[in-house]
Amino acid sequence: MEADSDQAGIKEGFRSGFVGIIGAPNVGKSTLLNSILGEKVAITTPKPQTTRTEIRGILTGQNFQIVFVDTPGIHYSRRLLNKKLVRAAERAVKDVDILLFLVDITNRNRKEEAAVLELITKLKKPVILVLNKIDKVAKENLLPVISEMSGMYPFQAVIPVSAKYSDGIDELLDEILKHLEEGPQFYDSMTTTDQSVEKIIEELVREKIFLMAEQEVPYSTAVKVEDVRVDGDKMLIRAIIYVERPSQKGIVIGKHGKFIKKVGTLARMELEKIFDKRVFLDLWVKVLKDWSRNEKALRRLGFQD
Ligand SMILES: Nc1nc2c(ncn2[C@@H]2O[C@H](COP(=O)(O)OP(=O)(O)OP(=O)(O)O)[C@@H](O)[C@H]2O)c(=O)[nH]1
Ligand SMILES: [Mg+2]
Repeated sequence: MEADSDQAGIKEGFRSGFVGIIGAPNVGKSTLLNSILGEKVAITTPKPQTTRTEIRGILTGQNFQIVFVDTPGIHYSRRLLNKKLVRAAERAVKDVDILLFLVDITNRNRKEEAAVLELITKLKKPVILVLNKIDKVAKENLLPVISEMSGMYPFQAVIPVSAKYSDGIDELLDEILKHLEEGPQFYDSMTTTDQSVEKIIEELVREKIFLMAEQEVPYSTAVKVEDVRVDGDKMLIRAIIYVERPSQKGIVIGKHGKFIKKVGTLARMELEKIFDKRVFLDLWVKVLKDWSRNEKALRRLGFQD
C-alpha cells in the first residue's frame, strides 16, 4: 500500500508541529515570524502592543511543516483591551508543541520577563530562548545575558538572532526541527498564514496608523472591513477606522483629510502587491466611545475572551 499522502494522514518521515512565539511587547516577535517565513504576514511597528491577536505563519519544507503562532506581547495594564491581549497570548500558546521566548537584549524589562517565565513554567513545554536585536550590541555583551538567563529556566537552547537582518534564523530553525515529531501536514504547502482577506486589510491599515500617529491615537484605533468586492482585476474595499473620542477622529482625518488620505495610499499600495489587483480603498472614521474599555464594544470589534 502506498503511504497516505492526503492532508489528514501522516507521510512517512514528515515532521510537523506548532511553535508559539512569546515575549514582552516590542521585542520583535512579529519581525521574527516574517523573517522566518521570508514574507510579511504580521504587521510590525516601533510601538509596543502592535499585535492584538494570535497570528499563524506557516513554513513548509520538503519534509516538515511548522505552524508559528505569533502573539500579543505579555505586559501589565488595567485597560480591558490590554488584558484581553495578554489573555489572547496565553490562550494562543496553550496547545503549541514548542515555545520561543523572545527577549530584546537592548531593552530588557524584568517585570515582563518574569511574567513570561511564570507562564512558561506553568505550561511545561520545551522552550528555546531567543535573544533578539543582536545587530545592536557588541558580541561580548551577549555572554552575560546568556549566562544570567540560562539560570532562569531549563531552556532547550539559547539562540542569538537579529530578526530584522535575518541573522541566526537558520540556526533557530535547525534547533526547532530537532524538537519536531512526526506529524501531519496541517495546511497546504502554498499557505503562509491563516488570516482572512479582511484581517490582512484591517491589519495593514492599522499598521499605517500606528506608524503615522502619535501618543494615544494608535492605541485607540481599531479597523473593521465592512465590505470587500472583487470585480475582475479590481478590489473594492470599504473599511471603518474606529477611534474612541471625537478629537481622535479629527486627528485621523487630518487637515483637509490629509492624514487619512496618506493612510489609504500607503495601505493601498501594499494591498495591490499582496492581492495583485487594483485596489480601491474607501476609509471611514467613526467614534465608538471608549471601545478599549468596554466589553460589548470589544466583542463587536472581534476581541473574544
Ligand atoms: N535593530 C533591530 N530591530 C528589530 C529587530 N527585530 C525587531 N526590531 C524592531 O523592533 C520593533 C518591534 O518589532 P515587532 O516585530 O513589531 O515587535 P513585537 O514583539 O511583535 O511587538 P508587539 O506586537 O507589540 O508585541 C520594530 O521597530 C522592529 O523593526 C532586530 O533584530 N534588530
Ligand atoms: Mg507583534
